[in-house]
Amino acid sequence: MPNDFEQRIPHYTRRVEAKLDSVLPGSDVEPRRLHEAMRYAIFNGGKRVRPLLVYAAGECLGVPESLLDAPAAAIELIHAFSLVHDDLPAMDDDDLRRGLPTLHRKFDEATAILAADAMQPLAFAVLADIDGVAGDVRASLVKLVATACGSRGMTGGQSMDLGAEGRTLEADELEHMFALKTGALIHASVMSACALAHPVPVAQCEALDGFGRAIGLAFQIRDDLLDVEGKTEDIGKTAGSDERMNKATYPGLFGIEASRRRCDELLAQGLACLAPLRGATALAWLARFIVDRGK
Ligand code: GRG
Repeated sequence: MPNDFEQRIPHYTRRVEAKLDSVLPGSDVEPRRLHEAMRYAIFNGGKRVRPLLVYAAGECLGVPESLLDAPAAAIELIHAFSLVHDDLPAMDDDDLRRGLPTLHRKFDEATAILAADAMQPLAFAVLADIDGVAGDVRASLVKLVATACGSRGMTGGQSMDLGAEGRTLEADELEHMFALKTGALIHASVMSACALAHPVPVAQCEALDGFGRAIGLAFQIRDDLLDVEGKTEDIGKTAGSDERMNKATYPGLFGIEASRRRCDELLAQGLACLAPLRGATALAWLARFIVDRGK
């Protein structure tokens, strides 16, 4: 295996995509249109950042990669389902995702809703079904991911995001919304390796917990910056849509310079959390990638 995490990315991407392929029904299985739509939502060129965080945190804690495929795939299924919902007319009403027509544009709105509805429970079935892991560990993984995507995580954050349109928020209110909407699933990606490495010394769990929170928040601030600074063809979704939708964003409320500074601060905070851990070079590489992407 290459020493450098960047060179291991194709290996991990192949692993998670093979797992996703094995758990998603084929597009020749009835109802074909639904299964085709689920596959379209998954196999359309995502960066797979969350699965990579699962593998990188697993490397750090010495978890065998065969155990990491399930949480990596489950979290990507949740992420893909959230993107499908996020793009719907009732939410951000977007035409483009990962450089391709959004699911409801390619298929139709009802199929997009159903495909997302089916990806979410599939994620939990994948977690409940990990081979070679004790039942209580599987239950704790299900709970970790369910909490991250529920009303006290991603869905709650999305609801706050919709309620914040056109409003002026204080920095802590905006960051709380980001921590839920985007940060919770990123944090769960890192913490899933902790659940699998159980029992992990408390200090290591706390280090990864702090890292996951800092990087989760930085991810959304960078995403806001990309919406302002990026081009549609580079970011794969319609640039400038946050401003058009009157979204509460970091650059919109505090300016581009303050957003860049906050990203750098969060990167430094995340890297400092990793200091007591051995073998965290992959996580450090991903943290830098998250903050530098699109620069
Ligand atoms: C749980 C019922 C229910 C609904 C979901 C829609 C929703 C609630 C939440 C949306 C959360 C959301 C879309 C947050 C944005 C996260 C974000 C910055 C996504 C972009 O992630 P990347 O850059 O995308 O990793 P790729 O395409 O690379 O996978």
